[in-house]
Amino acid sequence: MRNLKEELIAYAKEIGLDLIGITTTEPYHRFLDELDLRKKHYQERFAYRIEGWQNMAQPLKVLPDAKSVIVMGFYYLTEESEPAGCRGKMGRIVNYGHLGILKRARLIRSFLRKKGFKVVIGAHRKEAAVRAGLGSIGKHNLVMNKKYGSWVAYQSIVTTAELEADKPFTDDLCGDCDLCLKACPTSALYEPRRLDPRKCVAYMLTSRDVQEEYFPAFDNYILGCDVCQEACPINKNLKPKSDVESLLPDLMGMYPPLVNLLRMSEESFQRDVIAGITDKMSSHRFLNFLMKNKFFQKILQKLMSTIFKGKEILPETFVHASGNLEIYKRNALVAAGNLGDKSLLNDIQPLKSDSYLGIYADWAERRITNDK
Ligand code: B12
Ligand code: SF4
Ligand code: SF4
Repeated sequence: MRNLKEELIAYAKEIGLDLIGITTTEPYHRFLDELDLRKKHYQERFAYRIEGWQNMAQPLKVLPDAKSVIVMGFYYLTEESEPAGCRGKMGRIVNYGHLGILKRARLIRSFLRKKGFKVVIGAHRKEAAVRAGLGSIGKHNLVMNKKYGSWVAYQSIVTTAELEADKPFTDDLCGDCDLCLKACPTSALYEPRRLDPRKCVAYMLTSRDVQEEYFPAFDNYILGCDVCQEACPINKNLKPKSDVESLLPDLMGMYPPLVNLLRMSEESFQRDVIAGITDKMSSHRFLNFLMKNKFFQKILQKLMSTIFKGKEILPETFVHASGNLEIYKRNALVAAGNLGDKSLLNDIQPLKSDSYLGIYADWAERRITNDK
């Protein structure tokens, strides 16, 4: 007869999880020390999440009678390559990773709950993955698995189920290589395994105010940045996955035509983008109904930063995406400037009078027409 761990591993395979490992409920000391050391990097926008992260890094604070932590990984590299034309691009995890891992973490939760165990999703992930034997932290600051590189989205759950812990991963997969540090366009990776989030393109793309000096580093990214991962030799020549469900609606997809974004109305954004993402990320009908309301989106963002103090009650993409058409358009303008395609000028000019987008439209126009 199979024991619980064997049953769990078999079920994980059945539902399409690529990795699963178990660790203990010990706090993640390395993480807590790093967070302490680099608090100033997180004060500006993530201040409200620091307390949540500290709790998540202490599994017994998440669930006091927990016995184990289960870490799951979903490999999300797909075949898709960038089509020609004036398009933006998304970090791969945005479209394929977040949804793939979240759905399966919920299935694992139901599997354990049916057996009478308590389960909480949303604990710390990277160091958990290392301790559960799934990989090591590469110099690009992401977990690197021997078979799937860093193209893996992780989720971890804390549970009262007693499961035998796996051996931590101890190899260093990077050796003398430093290609990711060299490739990072903003030097956000200022030391191996140390990232200043304020300089990370993935962070700036969701921030309202960004300094002009960083615009060229955005390239044509709209959400996320994969530059450090694409530079990594371990991430190359991996077999891509087929049949991965995408999160982003067809209108946007992995490579949205920039004109679509520049012309998008608030009504279309809420109807065709947010509503689609909401339905896929959350299975609660009532919450979905509320999330499609702009007023509720604002309240939720406030609640996240006050009462919930950054606890991951909702996946981050879901929250980032809500109500931010202006940010998408800003990123599309910067991408347009970086691509330098004159055919976009007619769609850029009307945005020059917008109180927020005006300076970005002006920048894009100057870049395209070479008017310094
Ligand atoms: C907030 C966040 C961000 C922020 C801030 C990033 C950050 N590193 O803090 C921003 C928006 C910038 C971001 C960007 C990205 N993110 Co992010 N992010 C998160 C989130 C929600 C929390 C991370 C966190 O706790 N940060 C706090 C600080 C203190 O932690 P840290 O920098 O990770 O610090 C670690 C290292 O310093 C490390 N460390 C470990 N060993 C050693 C050894 C030495 C010697 C040293 C010095 C340090 C060190 O200690 C810390 C703990 O492990 C996690 C999900 C989660 N809940 O865990 C996803 C997560 C880390 N992100 C993820 C991804 C994929 C990305 C992006 C690639 C997305 C994209 N395409 O744009 C980029 C990559 C940037 C990069 N190179 O790291 C994945 C990583 C998967 C993986 N294979 O590792 C996660 C786990 C989400 C997921 N669903 O899987 N992210
Ligand atoms: S995601 Fe982009 S900006 Fe951030 S560390 Fe990697 S290469 Fe640098
Ligand atoms: S690029 Fe090189 S240094 Fe960076 S994570 Fe990959 S193997 Fe490690």
